[in-house]
Amino acid sequence: MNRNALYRACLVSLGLSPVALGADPSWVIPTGSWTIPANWNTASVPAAGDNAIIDVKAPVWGGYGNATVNFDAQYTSPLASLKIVVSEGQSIATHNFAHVIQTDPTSILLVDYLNLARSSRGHGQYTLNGGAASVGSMTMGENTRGGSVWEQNGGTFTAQTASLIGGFTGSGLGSVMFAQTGGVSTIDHLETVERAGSTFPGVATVQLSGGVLNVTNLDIGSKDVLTVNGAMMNVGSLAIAGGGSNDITNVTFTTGDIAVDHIAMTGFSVLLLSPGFGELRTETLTVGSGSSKISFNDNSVVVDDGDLEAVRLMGRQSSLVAPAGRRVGYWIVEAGAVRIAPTLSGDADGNATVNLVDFNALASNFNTMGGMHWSDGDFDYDGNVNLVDFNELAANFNLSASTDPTPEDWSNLTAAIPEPSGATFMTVLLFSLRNHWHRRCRQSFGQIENRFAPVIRQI
Ligand SMILES: [Ca+2]
Ligand SMILES: [Ca+2]
Ligand SMILES: [Ca+2]
Repeated sequence: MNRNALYRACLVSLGLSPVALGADPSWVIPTGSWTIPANWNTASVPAAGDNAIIDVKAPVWGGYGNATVNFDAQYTSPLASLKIVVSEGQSIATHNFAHVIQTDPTSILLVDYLNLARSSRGHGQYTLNGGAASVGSMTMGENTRGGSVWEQNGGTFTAQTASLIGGFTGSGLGSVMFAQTGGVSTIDHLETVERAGSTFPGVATVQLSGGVLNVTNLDIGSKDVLTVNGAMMNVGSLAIAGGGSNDITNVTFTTGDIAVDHIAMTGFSVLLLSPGFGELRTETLTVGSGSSKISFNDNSVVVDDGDLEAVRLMGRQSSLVAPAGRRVGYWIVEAGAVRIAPTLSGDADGNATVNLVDFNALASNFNTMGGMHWSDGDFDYDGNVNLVDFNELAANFNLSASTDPTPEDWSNLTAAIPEPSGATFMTVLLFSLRNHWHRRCRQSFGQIENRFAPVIRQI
């Protein structure tokens, strides 16, 4: 009689339920079905409340190797835990694995705690192709080496928490990955975290290339990676928490239907919107410091609860990265909503062309110090509208974002100004410029005056 059987016998003799304790059935063959009793050291299929173990180095395991388990059960009450692991001490000459595969569309896994551990050079993996898997909490990467993999290609997965544990000490190596190509996942809290006491940050990866992932709170930590390419992802709050300058956290949106209510970036972190991605819409966006960056490429971000001043401060921290020859501008697009997107510097109204409309916006605010925004004509994010901004606009005048800007195309500028009002306006502006800048910037003003001479001559 083994220990659990003895406890059960004692509990029964005391009139207590034996179910509460649970057994520790361990898998004992290389490959087979979960529901065959002989495949477990207890000679019985794990029951509700049990702690099931798939470990190629469990005490009952006959030798080194791999374990592949076909999960084909239908639980109606949860197992206490399921641990899938290659224990420490396993041969390091081969890459062993303990792997549970669930494919049967009628199968149901219910478990309070799912542990995909790793160690040595082996890894624990769960693959969900069909059926339903529901766990209370899941941890991945408990130990310092090897890999832990959650893979979903179909079926439905629900979890209250899923924690990917990265980080290692000394010579530890390995990877921790949550990969979804299909099916539907619904998780309250999906996070990547560092192991306590780690001397090196580890890489944990969340990779979505298909299916639907619904997450209330998604936290991507130091040096970790989130990629979305072709999946549908619905997130309440996304925290991109980078580490130091060598431990950058990377989030990449390539294609897919992505809805994130709140985005918060801290530390050295990058949100990369791949070329052609489109528009990312979020209720709130906070970027903590100049160490965090959003790389826009040709995409835009719309913030429903947008704050112009917050966007301006992000720009001053150089957190908003545009392609070469562009600068990230920002505009109120509807009540309370701000659109942030790369365009030509000087494009005050965000229509991708720098023309007289933009010039008028700048002119009407010229020499206003403080409180200015992109649409006011502040193109260098310093809060002021002055000669610096004028020069930015002038350099791109009559250019559109679809063409490569060339420096200071002044003939285009003069040709674009309509007669007679445009010329009159220009004269007014030039006199204004003269008054404001006559003493401090005489030389600069002289250059402007010379360049606008054709306009003046037309009056
Ligand atoms: Ca990490
Ligand atoms: Ca414009
Ligand atoms: Ca400015």
